[in-house]
Amino acid sequence: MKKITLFLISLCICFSADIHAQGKRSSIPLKHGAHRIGKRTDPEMQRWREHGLGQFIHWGLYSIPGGFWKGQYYDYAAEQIRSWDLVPNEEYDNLCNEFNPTAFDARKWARQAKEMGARYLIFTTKHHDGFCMWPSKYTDFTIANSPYKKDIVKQVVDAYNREGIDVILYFSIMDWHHPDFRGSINNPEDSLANERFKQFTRNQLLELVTNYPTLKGLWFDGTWHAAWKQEAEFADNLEKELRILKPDLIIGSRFRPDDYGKRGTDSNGDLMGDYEQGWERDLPNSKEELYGNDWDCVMTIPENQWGYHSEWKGYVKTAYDLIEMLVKSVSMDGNFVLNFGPDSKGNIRPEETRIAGEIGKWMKTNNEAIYACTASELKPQGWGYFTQKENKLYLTVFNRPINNRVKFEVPKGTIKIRKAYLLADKREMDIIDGGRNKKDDLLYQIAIPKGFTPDQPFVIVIELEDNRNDKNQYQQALT
Ligand code: FHN
Repeated sequence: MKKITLFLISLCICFSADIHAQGKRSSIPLKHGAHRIGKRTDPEMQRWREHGLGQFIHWGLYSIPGGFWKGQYYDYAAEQIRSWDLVPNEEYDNLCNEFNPTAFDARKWARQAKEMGARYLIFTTKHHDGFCMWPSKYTDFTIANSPYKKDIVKQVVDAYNREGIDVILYFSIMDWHHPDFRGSINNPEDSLANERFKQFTRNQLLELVTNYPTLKGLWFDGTWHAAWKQEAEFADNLEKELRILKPDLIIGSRFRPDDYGKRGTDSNGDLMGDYEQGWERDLPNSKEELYGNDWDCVMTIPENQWGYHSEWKGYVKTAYDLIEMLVKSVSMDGNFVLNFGPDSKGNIRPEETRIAGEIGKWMKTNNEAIYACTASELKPQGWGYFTQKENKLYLTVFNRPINNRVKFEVPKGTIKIRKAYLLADKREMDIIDGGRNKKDDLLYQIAIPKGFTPDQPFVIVIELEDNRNDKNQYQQALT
């Protein structure tokens, strides 16, 4: 008996030590916490993981005022102008009678996205203002009641799919237009309204998944208000229902609260959803901040404008800045999603078109260092970032060393280099043996050819020997 007790105690110690080793789990019993620990392993999720680059589009009624209300400049994100004190809700909602994007051509957008190298799109079906870009059966506040009338979501999904681009639909739970929406529940009437609103939300989500069967996932937003944070059971059931309708649906971490109203990760520190959605206008500095989760970064070109603002103020990112963010994301196993905010006629603004063109030019030459690439075990260096795929390491150089030599360290006994070349023109590059450091790691320098002066960041490919069966290397690694 004693023996069994001792065995059980040691088993418990081992088990809790294992959990502790993950550094983030506690063991609060949850009915509506994470559904899984660790990454999804199915082909749809793998496909998403390999996209590398995505496009976000914020488009809706807010593109009509474009950041101005009766001549006054709105200094915050243009897609949120309805919430500004100066804007009467009814006047804003009447913009529905003006929305007529005569220049909208989904095929043109999709071609541009493809040229840029995007492999997936996140499209706003309904932002916080509540206006639906599809003819929802559950409200009148939709595109069907605008002068334009036609289903925009359908056109976007079809056009992007035709270009081989996957579509994920953005949906804001928070809905400033709907009479039953409540930010918080303060009395029995609020409760009743909230119950009706929950059914409305459920109906709309089931409608989207049914109407657009090729969609790959749902990107949730507007889930931070107190009323939603109390809806762990409802949200969990709804997520299950959506997954029954479409089992491989990809849902980010911003949808559900857990039993204690915690969002993103549950009270035990586990991710609630298929990937981490928290990297908005921000990038991690190290892999440690990612806890081994899938993730993507969504980024604006100006500082904080998602919808169309006719006057961008402050710093506007360059294609160089954005390519660096893209490569940095992939070098840490993430995707990078760049936002566009078309105007009220359906035109992508010229600044965005120019940037898309520059990124596309870079992607044409260098996409091998992006698509289906993962993080490398080699340490990032000041010149740029490592990515890797099969037996190739990619070094994307943003800061060209003044001596034209790109340095890196290979931990002892790990890899053997076959050759190095420039991805741009396949020109072979000299590999200079830089000796060993104190830890016996191998130091290398790759010489950049003097005449090679590209106007964009460039990629060096290092081809590796497959040394998985190389006994010598293995022996070395053990010593
Ligand atoms: O409030 C929104 C904002 O307007 C925009 O849609 C971004 C996109 O990630 N999401 C929200 C803030 O997290």
